[in-house]
Amino acid sequence: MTKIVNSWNDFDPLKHVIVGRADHSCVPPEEPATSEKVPIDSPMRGMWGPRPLETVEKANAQLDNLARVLEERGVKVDRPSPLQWNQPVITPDFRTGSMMTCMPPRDTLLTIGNEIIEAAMSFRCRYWEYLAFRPLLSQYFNEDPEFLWSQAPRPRLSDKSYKHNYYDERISLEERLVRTANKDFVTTEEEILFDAADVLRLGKDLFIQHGLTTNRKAMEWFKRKYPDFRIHAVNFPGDPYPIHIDATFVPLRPGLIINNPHRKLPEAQRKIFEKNDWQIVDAAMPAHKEPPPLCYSSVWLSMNCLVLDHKTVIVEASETNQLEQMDKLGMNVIPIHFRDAYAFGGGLHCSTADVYREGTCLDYFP
Ligand code: ABU
Repeated sequence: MTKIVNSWNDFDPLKHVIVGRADHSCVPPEEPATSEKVPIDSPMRGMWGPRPLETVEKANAQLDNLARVLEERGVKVDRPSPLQWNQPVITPDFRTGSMMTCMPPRDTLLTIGNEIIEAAMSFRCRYWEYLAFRPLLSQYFNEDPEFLWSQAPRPRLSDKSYKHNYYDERISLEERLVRTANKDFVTTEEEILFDAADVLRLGKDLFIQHGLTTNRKAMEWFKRKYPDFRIHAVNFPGDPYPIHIDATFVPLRPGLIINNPHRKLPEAQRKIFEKNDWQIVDAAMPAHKEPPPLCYSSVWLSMNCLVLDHKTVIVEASETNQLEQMDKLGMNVIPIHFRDAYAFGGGLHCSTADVYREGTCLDYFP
């Protein structure tokens, strides 16, 4: 009997992983869930369509290099099958001009133990993204009799799922921060919505970020799906664009987690960690002042690292502050160049999805 799928956290020894591909990636047209991420003075405003070929080739070269580094360390690497992302998405409830990419698998696939869940994502342009991973999931299903292949309830993404004109471009940064603190986000509670990258897995505890891509109904869904788990809704008030927890709160090993100093963990959740002797360390400042061109993510991809085991971590090579901090925290650091891939959906953690890590479901917060 072959056990292919098993992962309960982001730090136990990694043995099998999916690494994204940038082929055919597009900048999607504006839609209710995404328009607020594009600043008014950005060249991306109003622009959509296939990304320039030379940027796709550069991103793929860095993704291939990540795959090679992992394989050299004995990690099995699978790759998705990209679609022609420039096709429109048309359903009974909406129409949008193109899809996006399958580069950040972490947003689409959530591995919990022997189960992989296809997430209920809120971007219309990402509606079919899971199809790029179907050949792999089908193979795991055929080969691993214990693999649970799941899909969260498919959202309809009709107009009822969004607050329209949520981000009027005249709204200041301060007002956005007030909204984040008040848990006022672009999605409504019409249906279950979540990106897998909003879920931080720590054994029996799931810390789920409530933000622009994940709503409260998703928390309720997780509670009912996993009655034996503790589900924690987390909100980081210092983040004006809260999308995904993995550039905000990143565990390195049992007992040690780095926290974005601009997006501090609220006191209630902080207590859970401190009571159980976890050290919460402010992450090092990013080395860059701006993200690369045509990138939706923040400079905090600096902390979006891929942990290979309790002592080893892959960090973006130009993030010198983060490299140094990892070293001081007792990690062996593997630097690799990855900034050319950022614009396609994120950093080293975003660009991967766990298939197998050693270890079992532990209770870190008894
Ligand atoms: N996908 C992670 C992006 C987080 C950030 O922009 O800070």
